[in-house]
Amino acid sequence: MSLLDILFYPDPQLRKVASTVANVDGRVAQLVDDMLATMYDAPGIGLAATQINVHERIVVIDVSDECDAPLTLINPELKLTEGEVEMQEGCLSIPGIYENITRPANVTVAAIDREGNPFELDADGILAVCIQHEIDHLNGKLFVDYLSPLKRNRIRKKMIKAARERDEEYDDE
Ligand code: GNR
Ligand code: NI
Repeated sequence: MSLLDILFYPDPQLRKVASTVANVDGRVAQLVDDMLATMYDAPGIGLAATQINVHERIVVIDVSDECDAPLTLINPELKLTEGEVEMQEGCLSIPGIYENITRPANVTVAAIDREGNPFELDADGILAVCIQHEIDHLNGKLFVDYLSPLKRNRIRKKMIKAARERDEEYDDE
C-alpha cells in the first residue's frame, strides 16, 4: 500500500478527461487500495484518480463518520439526477477553500466495484454531492468552475501563492 501525491489547482493535469477502465484487474484493485489509503490519510471523503495524476475513471468515497465504509466507483455514470441542494464543498486539490455550491440533491449512479461487479446506487445528502464532485474530476472539472470568474481567479492566485510559499520552505531546509 502506498500514499500517492495529490495534484493542486491550477495544475493543468486536473483538466484532463479520464479514460474508461477496460478491465478491472489486479492493477486496478491495487490502485483503488492506494487511493483509499491516500484519501484516509489526507483526510478526505472522496478521491478521483485524476487528483493523483492517473487519468482513468476510478473514484473512491467514504462519507461515514467511522471511516469504515469505503465505496469504489469504476466507470461511474449518473443515471438520474433530481432536486437541488446547496452544500459547502471543499477539495483536496484546492486546500483551505470552502464554497457553497448548488447541485442536484438526489442521484442514481451506475458503476463497477473493485471486484468487477456492476451495481447501481441511489444517493442523497453528502454522498450524492460527493459522487457528483468526483465524477466532475474525471471530466476535468472542479468545484471552482461553478463560481464566478472573479472568485475563481482570486482562488487561483491564492493557490499559486501557497505553492510558491511551499517551494520557499523547502529551499530553506
Ligand atoms: O474531502 C472532501 N470533502 C468534500 C466536502 C464537500 C463536498 C465534496 C467533498 S470531496 C473532498 C475530497 C475531494 O477533493 N475529492 O475529490
Ligand atoms: Ni475534489
